[in-house]
Amino acid sequence: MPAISLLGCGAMGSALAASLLSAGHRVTVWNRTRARADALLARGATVAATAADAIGASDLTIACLLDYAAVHDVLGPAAGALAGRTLVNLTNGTPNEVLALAPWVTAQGAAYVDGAIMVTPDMIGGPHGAVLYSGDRAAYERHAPSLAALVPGTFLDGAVSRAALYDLALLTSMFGMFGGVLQAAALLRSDAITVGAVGPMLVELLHAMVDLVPEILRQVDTGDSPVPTSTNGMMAVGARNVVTGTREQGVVDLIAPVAELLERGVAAGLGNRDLAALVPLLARRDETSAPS
Ligand code: FVH
Repeated sequence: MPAISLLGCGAMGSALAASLLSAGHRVTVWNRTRARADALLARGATVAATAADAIGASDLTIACLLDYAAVHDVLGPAAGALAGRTLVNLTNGTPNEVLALAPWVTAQGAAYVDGAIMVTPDMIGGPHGAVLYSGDRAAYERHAPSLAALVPGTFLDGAVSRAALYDLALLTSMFGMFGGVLQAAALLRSDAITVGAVGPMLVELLHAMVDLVPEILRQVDTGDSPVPTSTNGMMAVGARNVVTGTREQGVVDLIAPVAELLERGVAAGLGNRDLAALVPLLARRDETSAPS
């Protein structure tokens, strides 16, 4: 099995390294705080003294660090070790951060593959979830059999920043849901209600709403806008009631931007249309005009 190096032994980096060890790879790890690599040492990993030593130990290095500032901090002094190797960067970041890092890595003579991990550390090594990859397809394919030890991989053609953009979009939907759940819990707690008791109702509602998502996305793609039973006009009033009622309960409101979007939609003549018709109003470029 090929040797693989890993930069970053945080919760996710450690899970990635453990999974690679279980699959039979020789794994070299490096972490800024050396003690955090001890558990991996006990499982058979080699702990490198420097990031450059770790990169030099394998053709493939995986970086899984907190953010892109950390990636630059770690790779900067190790730049000389990158030539002729592949860097797979699984650190969460923005598309622009990827677009800045990728040419720097390739200028050091390395192949660059970006990646977005769509699971939690406990799911690494399992059959569910995905890591999304973009960038150098040939390098990805060369190392795909090794990367398969993490979770199933999907390569996205297009810009090197494609995986980061998908990550951004998917995390947006996740944070939207969690933000709503937290506000719901705070609202219930404002009247000392045990929130666990309401959990089944909340989950049932979310499940029902999730089933609507494919149709919303289809309408976004096609521009179809059938007159729905739940119109933007009706939802604008409901969302405003959520904002007002939340504040009246002494709870911080997170929904106001959604209420404002619905109200903008109504003002733009989309009151009798469905949610998908609001997506153009979110664009910050010239295509902000609403469909007629
Ligand atoms: N954990 C999760 O559920 C998510 C799942 C989806 C993907 N994310 C992303 O994975 C990246 C790493 O996340 P993590 O969970 O491993 O994060 P931490 O446990 O906080 O470990 C952070 C590691 O980064 C190192 N680090 C931070 N700053 C620096 C720096 N300036 N120089 C060198 N290393 C740095 C830190 O080192 P240390 O604090 O132990 O010395 C850890 O190795 C992340 O992008 C998630 O968004 C995880």
